[in-house]
Amino acid sequence: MRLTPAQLRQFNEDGVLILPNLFSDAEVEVLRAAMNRVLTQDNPANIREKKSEVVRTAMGLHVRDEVFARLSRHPRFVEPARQITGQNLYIQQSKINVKEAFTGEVWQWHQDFPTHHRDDGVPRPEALNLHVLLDDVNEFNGPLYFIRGSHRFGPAASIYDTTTTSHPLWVIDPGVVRQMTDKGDLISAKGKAGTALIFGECVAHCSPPNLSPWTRAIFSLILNPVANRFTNPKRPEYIHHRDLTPVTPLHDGCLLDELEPVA
Ligand SMILES: O=C(O)CCC(=O)C(=O)O
Repeated sequence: MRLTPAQLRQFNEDGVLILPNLFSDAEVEVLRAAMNRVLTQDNPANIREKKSEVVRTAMGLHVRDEVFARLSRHPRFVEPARQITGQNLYIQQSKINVKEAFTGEVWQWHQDFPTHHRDDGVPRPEALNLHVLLDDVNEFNGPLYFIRGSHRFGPAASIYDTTTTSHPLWVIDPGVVRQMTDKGDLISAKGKAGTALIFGECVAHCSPPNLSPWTRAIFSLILNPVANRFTNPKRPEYIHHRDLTPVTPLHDGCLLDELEPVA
């Protein structure tokens, strides 16, 4: 699947591209069944909310479940990512973030790059983050917010937050968030389950707590150019994978094929 010139233009202007209904209802059903499998596992890569036992982030998914192994090599993800970057890509991270109904907590304003750069030694902001919504996401159940065009600020001054998110994260100084929102409005990434997002390393994003009665889960895949690989492999492998094999796309119907064990 290739992005159209208009989609590429929008990605370059906004720093994020929303692709409504990229995955079908039948594919979402397969993904949700796999999500239910991994969320019930007792695994150190399942990180729980501080105030409850609910899993907030389940990581390392492409090596834990065949369905996520396929999703991480899906042509509707891998082909646009190769088109945008023009490079061979490895799977840096695959995860699900759950924002549980009533209790799901905040993700502070951040860019992905400061954490990848400072914590993993990724040299340049060239990776892409690809999301699929696994629930219908509305304005109430914790959609991601993006600051349109904020990627043009480049890597921003950040503060190390070790308390509010699933794992320590470099979050953007509030003064810089104000400067960014003086220049660009906010985008709320809402849509039906199956909607996808593609965004780059420097676009500012966050998500509010979920006080609604509707749980919000998203799958996130980070693909990074092999030539831009980590230089400081100190975080657990489920946070930044070390296998640099370039991802090659599977066939388009791969999620609906019968399941076989992960190779
Ligand atoms: O799940 C969320 O709300 C935040 C996700 C996020 O910030 C990310 O994937 O970088």
